[in-house]
Amino acid sequence: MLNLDLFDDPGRDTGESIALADGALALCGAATSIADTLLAEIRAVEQQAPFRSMITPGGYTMSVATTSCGRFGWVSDAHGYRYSPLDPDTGKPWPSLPTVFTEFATECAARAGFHDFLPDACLINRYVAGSRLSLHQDRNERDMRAPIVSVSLGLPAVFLFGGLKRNDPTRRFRLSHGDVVVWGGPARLRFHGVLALKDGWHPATERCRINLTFRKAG
Ligand code: MD3
Ligand code: FE
Repeated sequence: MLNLDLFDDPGRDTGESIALADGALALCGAATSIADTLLAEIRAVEQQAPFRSMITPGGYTMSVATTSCGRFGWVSDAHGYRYSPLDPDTGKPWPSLPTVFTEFATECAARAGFHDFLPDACLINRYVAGSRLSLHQDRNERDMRAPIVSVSLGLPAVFLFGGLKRNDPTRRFRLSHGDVVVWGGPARLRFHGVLALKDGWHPATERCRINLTFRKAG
């Protein structure tokens, strides 16, 4: 995790935690040692619920490919963004949340002061060169008191972190392999996005970046 505004960032080392803002805590490299286990589980999930490019309510095809696991999965179509217990592509329930996912997310949330976080959804985003996520808020979850735990795997990305209003100024952070960020409290409804991924190669994911977000959706 590198704050691109600061050259000398003490939080870039594994094991450091840095407050990005009130309610947003970065746990640098917290997922590095568990990354291969998480990636093996992602491969199992995608056998049952393949990555696909969802259509936005505005009619655009997302450049990020998504899938989900857990009681609820994130879906987007002409009718809007929402959570659904069924995968619209297969008509079946999403694959269940692997135990290691739940335990890791709960542990990270607790390290940030959110005790008893129990996710019921994990959105899995896959980026290739050029994939981006425009500035948005995550507001489809029922209980905004629950944080979101994000895990970055593979190629690094530049994350844009804004305010509570779309036009508030943004800061940029680099999210690297193994970085975990817990977003809650006053940070929970802040606008955020991801700049277009640069081409590259990472030993864990080859030419892509994968981001997991653990949520309490229902
Ligand atoms: C700040 N994903 O899936 S993770 C998303 O890297 C999403 O794929 C990005 O934004 C990605 O919705 C960013 C970091 C993140 C996730 C949720 C947040 C930051 C957040 C919710 C509120 C505030
Ligand atoms: Fe988001």
